[in-house]
Amino acid sequence: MFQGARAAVVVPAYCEERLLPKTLRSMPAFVDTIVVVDDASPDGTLRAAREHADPRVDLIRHTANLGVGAAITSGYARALELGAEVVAVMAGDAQMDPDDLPRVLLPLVTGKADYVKGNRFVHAAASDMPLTRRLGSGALSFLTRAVTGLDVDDTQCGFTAISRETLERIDLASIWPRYGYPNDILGVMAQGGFRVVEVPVRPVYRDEASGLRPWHLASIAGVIVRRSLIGASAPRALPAAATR
Ligand SMILES: Nc1nc2c(ncn2[C@@H]2O[C@H](COP(=O)(O)OP(=O)(O)OP(=O)(O)O)[C@@H](O)[C@H]2O)c(=O)[nH]1
Ligand SMILES: [Mg+2]
Repeated sequence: MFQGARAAVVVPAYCEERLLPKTLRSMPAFVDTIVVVDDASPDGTLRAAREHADPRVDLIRHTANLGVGAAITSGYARALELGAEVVAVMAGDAQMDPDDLPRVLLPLVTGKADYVKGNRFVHAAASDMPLTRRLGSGALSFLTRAVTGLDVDDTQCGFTAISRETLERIDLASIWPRYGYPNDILGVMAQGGFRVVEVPVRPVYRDEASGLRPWHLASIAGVIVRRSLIGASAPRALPAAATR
């Protein structure tokens, strides 16, 4: 429990056989449930999740690769089923510092936010972020601010937390399934009038492999514009390829 709230962490994982065990080992004791979503990884990610002997782990496996956004929405749905009251996202590539988790969850339990975003740019270790990431994230944050009107600095940060009440009020199936999902969720937050709060989190860049490529800048820009055109509740078919 985190300050009296049942806490879940969703861990999207694709080809993370090496870093998933590290991610899971670092999970703070106050986390009640860890929903690992293996996004049809062809490597040993599933085995690594199964071998991690922690009764808090709940494992979902997509039978086809659906994308990081879809992995997170599958995890959100499961966390709701399991009774979570606050739900964080920490990627399976160990890029989120677990010491930051209380700070990310706090605005939810104090009733100050409906959705919390990590902000790597204002952390004391901000310069650890590679220049290309800072420039790309800066450009996408600028576009997201301009389109949504939200006052957010680091839209691409995947370290987030959301309340149960917020999850119950949004159309999870409409969230963009691949890169661009953070911007799409922010669009939904803006259109629904939800309160978004940013908190400093440490940027962690070591030896993980990113799936992001330069052309994703353009596709993510498209996702931002798409949401502004379709509105908050455009339906998309629920992923059919999830098993447990
Ligand atoms: N690339 C990729 N990652 C996925 C997918 N499904 C789930 N993930 C997980 O999503 C997380 C984020 O993916 P990354 O490609 O590292 O993207 P990122 O961390 O936002 O970007 P970087 O700052 O470049 O590391 C990782 O934990 C992946 O294992 C998928 O289909 N593709
Ligand atoms: Mg990464």
